[in-house]
Amino acid sequence: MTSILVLNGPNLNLMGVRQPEVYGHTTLSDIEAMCRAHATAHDLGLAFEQNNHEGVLIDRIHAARGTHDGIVLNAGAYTHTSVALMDALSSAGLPAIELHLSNVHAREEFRHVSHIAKVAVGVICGFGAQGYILALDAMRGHLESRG
Ligand code: DHK
Repeated sequence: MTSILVLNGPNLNLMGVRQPEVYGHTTLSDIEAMCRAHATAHDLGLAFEQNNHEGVLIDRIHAARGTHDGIVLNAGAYTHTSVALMDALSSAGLPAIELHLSNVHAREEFRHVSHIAKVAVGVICGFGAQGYILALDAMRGHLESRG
């Protein structure tokens, strides 16, 4: 069975409470439930995790090798700063999709920079919680097209 790791970075545990005008009212648990229902409906294996620490996220990416087929990563602010996460994705050798709730390109200039995008198959941003479902479908399609 195809298996996807959905990995969430710093501050995303506060979704629903944190700047709802930017990130929406949906909580991360709501999103996890949406993803689990979608994965079940499409016969996908799913791991859904969140961590605030860069090193732990790197460990999770390394561990995904041999366990999962693809990674959907909302690295939060580490997207814009972390060469280490970019290197971890390259080292894992798994296809990755960069995901954001907000449209980072319509926000501050420092959010226009992404280290993750350089090693990602593609980027989904600006669709709020629904972006997670779009990312799962995009990864499923990508993995199927590779055979
Ligand atoms: C989440 C964050 O925490 C920000 O640091 C990013 C991203 C955008 C999001 O929209 O999901 O800049």
